[in-house]
Amino acid sequence: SVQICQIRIKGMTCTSCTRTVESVLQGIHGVNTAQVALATEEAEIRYDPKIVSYSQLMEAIEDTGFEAIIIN
Ligand code: 9UX
Repeated sequence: SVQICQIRIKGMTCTSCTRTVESVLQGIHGVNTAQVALATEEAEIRYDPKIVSYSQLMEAIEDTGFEAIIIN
């Protein structure tokens, strides 16, 4: 199954930051695509919730040093 979610990311100041977060997300097993936008401070992630959870995606973002916030 495929799920699309958004996660707010605080603390990014340049496009190198967004690429770092994108690379980390894209390297996670269960993630199909990940796009991070600096202007909106949002990640959009397509993933299989049977393989990886929303909270694991948030933890991966936090591990890059940025703050991850739930978007409903
Ligand atoms: Mo450069 Mo973006 O250190 O935080 S990657 S500003």
